[in-house]
Amino acid sequence: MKKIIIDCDPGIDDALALLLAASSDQLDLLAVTTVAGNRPVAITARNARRILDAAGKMHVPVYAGAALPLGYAEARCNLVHGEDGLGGVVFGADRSVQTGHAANRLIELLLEHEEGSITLVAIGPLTNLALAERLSPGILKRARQLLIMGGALRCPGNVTPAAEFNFYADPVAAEIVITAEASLVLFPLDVTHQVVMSPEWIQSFSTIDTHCGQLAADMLEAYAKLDPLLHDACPVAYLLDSSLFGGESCAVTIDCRPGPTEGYAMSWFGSQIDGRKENVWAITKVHDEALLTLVRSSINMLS
Ligand SMILES: [Ca+2]
Repeated sequence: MKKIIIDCDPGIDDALALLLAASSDQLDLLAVTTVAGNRPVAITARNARRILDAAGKMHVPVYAGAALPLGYAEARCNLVHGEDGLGGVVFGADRSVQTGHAANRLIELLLEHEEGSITLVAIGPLTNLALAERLSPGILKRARQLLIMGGALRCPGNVTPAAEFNFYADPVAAEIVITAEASLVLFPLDVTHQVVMSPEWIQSFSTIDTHCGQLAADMLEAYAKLDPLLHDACPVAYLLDSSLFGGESCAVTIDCRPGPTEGYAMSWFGSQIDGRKENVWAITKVHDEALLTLVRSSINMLS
């Protein structure tokens, strides 16, 4: 069993990633932490609780974390996933989340468990991970790996021409995490843009005759109209079958200056690296059909 913690901002594609993680008996989901991103943090925490409960993971604790990015007075939320963040899909009664801040709990878990044993999967703005690193310098290096969805390296961003949403939402946090000298695998838009959810694939969920299958079908129908790309499931799928992906070593730094390039992930590949510190393994290739098949068949396993 691989021990993992998922830091997220559900968000429908976060919800898919959580369902994918919940479906696997290879993954020991120690906790889910949430951050402001797709929606404010109280809503992302509630949504994570909803998804885990629906997937039968009532025992997995959820901790709410940062409400604001580092250095800004307001969260940079979006409404891509609807007002409730889950496309208006109806869930059961809400249970409360744990007390305590996500960043503190991340530190505790990384210290409680053997060094190099926990994989951190981060699929929202990186504020919680950065706060943990600020409070306890070197803590992120205790993780086995950081798998991060974020950035647009050699392609345009999705918030501005320069920046992808997770890095744009908190560029200071992204820079702290990316320079923390942890083992870091990045899933930028360069790869997630290759995973296009076809109408046929989305439609196929409606034939899954389970509670989770129906939830996934309803959420995907709401989401695909706006952004038919499967971003956040990629790092979880990598844990289940890394042979689906290919990558390159590179050097990355985040532009934190306010202005048109804010949140841009500047990257150097190959001969451009020229002595710079290679701090990121960037995933740039994916077997998209096999990935989509894995996601559907995994969610099909849930009740
Ligand atoms: Ca997300």
